[in-house]
Order: sequence, then structure tokens, then C-alpha cells
Amino acid sequence: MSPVNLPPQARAKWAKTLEARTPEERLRALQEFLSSIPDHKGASKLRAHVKHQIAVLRRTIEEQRTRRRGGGGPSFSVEKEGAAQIVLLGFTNAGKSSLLQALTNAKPEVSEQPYTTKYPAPGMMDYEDLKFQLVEAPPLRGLERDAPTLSLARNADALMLVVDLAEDPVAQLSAMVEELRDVGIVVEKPKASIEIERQTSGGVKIVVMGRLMHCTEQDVAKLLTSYGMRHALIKITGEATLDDVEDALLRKPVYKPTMVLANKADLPGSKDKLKKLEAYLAGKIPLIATSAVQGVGREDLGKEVFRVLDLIRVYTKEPGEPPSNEPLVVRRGSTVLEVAKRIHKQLGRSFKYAKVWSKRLPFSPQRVGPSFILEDRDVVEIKA
Ligand SMILES: Nc1nc2c(ncn2[C@@H]2O[C@H](COP(=O)(O)OP(=O)(O)OP(=O)(O)O)[C@@H](O)[C@H]2O)c(=O)[nH]1
Ligand SMILES: [Mg+2]
Repeated sequence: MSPVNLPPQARAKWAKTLEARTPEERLRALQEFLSSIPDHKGASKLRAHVKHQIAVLRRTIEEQRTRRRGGGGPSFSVEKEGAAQIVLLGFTNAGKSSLLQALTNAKPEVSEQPYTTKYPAPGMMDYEDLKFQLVEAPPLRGLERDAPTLSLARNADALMLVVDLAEDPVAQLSAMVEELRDVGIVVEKPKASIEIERQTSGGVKIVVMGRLMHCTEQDVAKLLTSYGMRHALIKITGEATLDDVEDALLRKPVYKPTMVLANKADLPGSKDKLKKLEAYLAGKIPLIATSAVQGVGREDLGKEVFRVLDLIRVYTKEPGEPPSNEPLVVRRGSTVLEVAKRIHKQLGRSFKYAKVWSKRLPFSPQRVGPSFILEDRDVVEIKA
């Protein structure tokens, strides 16, 4: 990655975008920041990102105005339901509506006419004792028209990139991945993670759980100060360079657990294209071949969603009662205390110990402390 190398006046303009109180103020601040970004290669991704933010903000302001006037058509944001929200992204006619219809209770319009789906369409998919929400995004068209679709993707818990085996799936996928990357959405699991939290006092604190490459903690603190950030907590895992830190600050790239669905696998000639796609992906993103017309393996897909999201199910119980039928869905690696907090803040504070039932334990129940790490299908009774 080439360095952004912003001049001080551009850094000051960026700091101003953080101070904006209203969407209108933020829009103005972003426009001023955009015009202060120099026109060199290192800054091209940043320009694309700021343009995208401006497009999203314009749309938000427009929607707010329509709502105030009492109007208001269908919305572009979809409230999350179920264990996770997964957005189906792709070009027109890839078969997103057909997949949504095959996998969920939704009844979207399917048509060979291009650009059929105009607004996000949600549906619920059953997987074992869980429900996932699938949301079909309006098709990608390129340029600023995609802003609402891309912000839907940014908000999702996971993505399904749907490519069309009737077309060139490798070209479709690489175009999609590039467009997502331009707006700071990463679909391959990154090697480093950098979290930056603004704070009101305490100076710049840096927690490195990996390694800083070619720079020191002092360089990082200096960089943040040059952007007007005097108080912040940064957590770095993995190996990160100063450019990575600057990118995290300005563009806030986010990783979305992603799988690729190669649809229309029923078509003649699709096998060769699938092989090419497999070679192109080289195992970096999970790939599943689907056919919406011949029926899709809901179980396989559900299992893969569960795996890429890195989730586990935990069943809570009261003393002398059977475990709850509805699992609590949490990240893999969660501790008993984290689960207690999820149930109730108070339960987190008054936690004493827990009993865990599980086939993987030598005996059940086992009495455990707050830092005990849970696994899929564990049953937990919390004592406060
Ligand atoms: N052979 C075959 N045709 C499919 C499959 N999935 C979808 N189609 C056809 O492809 C065309 C487009 O399907 P849609 O599901 O409407 O595609 P879409 O991705 O929702 O399209 P937009 O809403 O425009 O983005 C329709 O004629 C479908 O019948 C499939 O698995 N196999
Ligand atoms: Mg559609």
C-alpha cells in the first residue's frame, strides 16, 4: 500500500469532520476535506472512500427530509433479526431473488428483466434451531448509485457474494471485491486488526498485541496528533505499519465474514467456469456452488454461515429446569462472564460461578469460574 501522505491543512480539515454535529455539517466538512486531498496515487483510495461517504450522507439527508414532510417510501436500511444478518450482493440477474426465494420465507420478484429488485428485501432462513436473516441488496451498478447498497453491506454481519455462472464469474467477483475494497469493506480475513477509540482525556494510549512494523509507538502517537487526535486508545493485533494505522484512522476498513455463491450451477458449461473461479479464489474465501432452480442445500449453506461468522450456541438454564430451547448466539471464544453480561448487565456484576453441561467435559455439570471459555451447544447455569 502506498502512503496517503496528507499535507497538514488536509489533516486539519479531516479533524473538522469529527466535530460536525449534524449530517448537514458533516456533509460540508467532508466536501471541504475532499477538496483538500492531493491528487496523487497514494490518496486515490481515500478519495473514493470520502466520495462514498458523501453519497451516503446525501441520501440520508434526503430521506430525513422526505420523512419530515410526511412522505417516506421504502427504506434502505433493514432492521436486524435472528442470529445474524447476511447481505446478498451481486450484479443484476445473478439470481439473488431466486436464492432468497429458495432459502427463506420471502417472496421476492424474480425476473429475467435486469434491475428488478429496487429495495433491500429480507427473509428468514432456518438452520437447525437458529434463524438467519438474508437480505437481498439491489444489484450493483457501479459508481455513486451503489452507495445505499454498499452501506447495507457495511452494516451486515456477513456477506454472500453471488456470481453468475452464465456470465464470467471471475470478472464479476474481482469487480465486486474491488468496489467493496474502495469503500473500506474487506472480504478476506485480514492479518492485522487496528481499533481506534477516541477518548476525552488520558492522551494517546497504544496497546500492541502483535508488532509494529518499521515504526515506533511514538510515531503512531505523532500521527494521531497530526490529525488532531490527542486522546485515543488504539489496539493493534497482528503486524501493522504506520500506513495501516493511517488507513484505519481515515477509512476505517472493516472485515466482513464472506462466502461466494456461484449460482446457476445447473447450466451447461458451468463446471469449467466453476473450476476457474475455484483457482482464482485459491481457498481465500469459501466458495459454494448453488442452483436456485434445482434447489439449494440449505443445511450446507447454514453450516457455512455459522462457520464463517465464528459463532457458537449456548443454552441457559435455571436450577432444576430443563435448558432453554432458544440458544443464545455468541462469538466463539466467549467466556461464561461475557454470556452472563449478555443476559443481563446486573448478572455480570453479581456473577459468582457457573455450572456447565457438555459432552466434551469429562463429567457434567462442571463448576467453572468467570473466564471459562464456552463452546457450541454448552448448557450453562449461572449462580449470582
Ligand atoms: N438456470 C438458472 N437460472 C436461474 C438461476 N437462478 C436464477 N435464474 C434466472 O435468472 C434470472 C434472474 O433471476 P433473479 O433471481 O431475478 O436475479 P437477481 O439477481 O435477483 O436480479 P436483480 O434483482 O435484477 O438484481 C431469472 O430469469 C431466473 O429464473 C439458477 O440457479 N439457474
Ligand atoms: Mg432481484
